[in-house]
Amino acid sequence: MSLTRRQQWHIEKIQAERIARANKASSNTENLPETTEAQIGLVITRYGQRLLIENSSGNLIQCTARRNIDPCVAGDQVIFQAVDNDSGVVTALLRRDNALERSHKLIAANIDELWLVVAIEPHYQFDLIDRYLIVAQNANLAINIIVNKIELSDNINQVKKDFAMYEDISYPVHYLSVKTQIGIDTLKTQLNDKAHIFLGQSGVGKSSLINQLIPKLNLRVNEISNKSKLGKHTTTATTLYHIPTGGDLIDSPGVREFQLDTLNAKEILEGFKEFKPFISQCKFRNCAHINEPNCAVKNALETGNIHPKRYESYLALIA
Ligand SMILES: Nc1nc2c(ncn2[C@@H]2O[C@H](COP(=O)(O)OP(=O)(O)OP(=O)(O)O)[C@@H](O)[C@H]2O)c(=O)[nH]1
Ligand SMILES: [Mg+2]
Ligand SMILES: [Zn+2]
Repeated sequence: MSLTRRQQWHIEKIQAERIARANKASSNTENLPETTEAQIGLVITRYGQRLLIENSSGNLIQCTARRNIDPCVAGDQVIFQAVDNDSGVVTALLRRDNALERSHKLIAANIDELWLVVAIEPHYQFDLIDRYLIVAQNANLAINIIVNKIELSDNINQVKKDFAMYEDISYPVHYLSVKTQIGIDTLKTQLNDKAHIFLGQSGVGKSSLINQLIPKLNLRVNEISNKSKLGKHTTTATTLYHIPTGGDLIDSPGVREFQLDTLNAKEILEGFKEFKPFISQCKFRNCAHINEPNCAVKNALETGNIHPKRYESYLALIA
């Protein structure tokens, strides 16, 4: 039986506390103030070199990190030592369950579910959706798609048709509107008791959604540009919030460079999860599924088992 993330976390917490006690015992702490005791903490956010850490009593402590430890991100479990009531030093990073990263840059860690948020404005683009899906698939996360601002669409049937190809490959798609409250109550029930991250282009309404789920947060949101219909990069740091009814929610900034990121062939293929059953049946083991003979992926395309838009997107990315 595999442990849930929470059970695993509990075990690691106990281990970390043991380590901390052992460290304390071995470092002749008699003369040190009580506050130097090592504690376990959760990374809430990082800005520059600073980390905001939450201790086990829910207090927030500003920390710097020892230089020899790997970069920590929202969702990480760490060991830290308080210097005084509200500052401290992170001395160790605990083992991660998973980490979300793009172009070798960490975004967040220890996530159960990823919610890719897209919108009617700025209008969703399939190539960008597929890029986000590649990043999420490579982190091996459960993925949901939210189509927000649906009240702005004058052809909801077309929107649903567009996203049917994602539903066909088992990504649940949720149609929402923060403005007219469509789907918000259902979303609330789906977010309990796990660690979730909202990812997506600037201006699609990630922070607006989080404000719905945790009303007293009052996160800053910003109108999208009237002219370009693009977001204004309002959220600047990936930050973890606790949902009052249980579970955590990470808000992340829409990253402009997502559109230009270079992805390697292996990562790209991983992102097209519906190709997987066919790949092993290609004639050539190193088949790139472009124009090789007896390519099972291309056969699947011809028999309608792979959606032409997704294959097109694969070709554009692999080029
Ligand atoms: N019409 C409409 N506007 C919405 C809806 N949800 C959010 N918005 C608006 O969209 C704009 C952008 O929302 P944000 O929540 O700041 O977007 P974000 O995804 O957090 O953007 P970044 O932080 O820049 O990544 C704001 O003006 C919101 O009020 C909706 O359902 N319908
Ligand atoms: Mg935001
Ligand atoms: Zn092939």
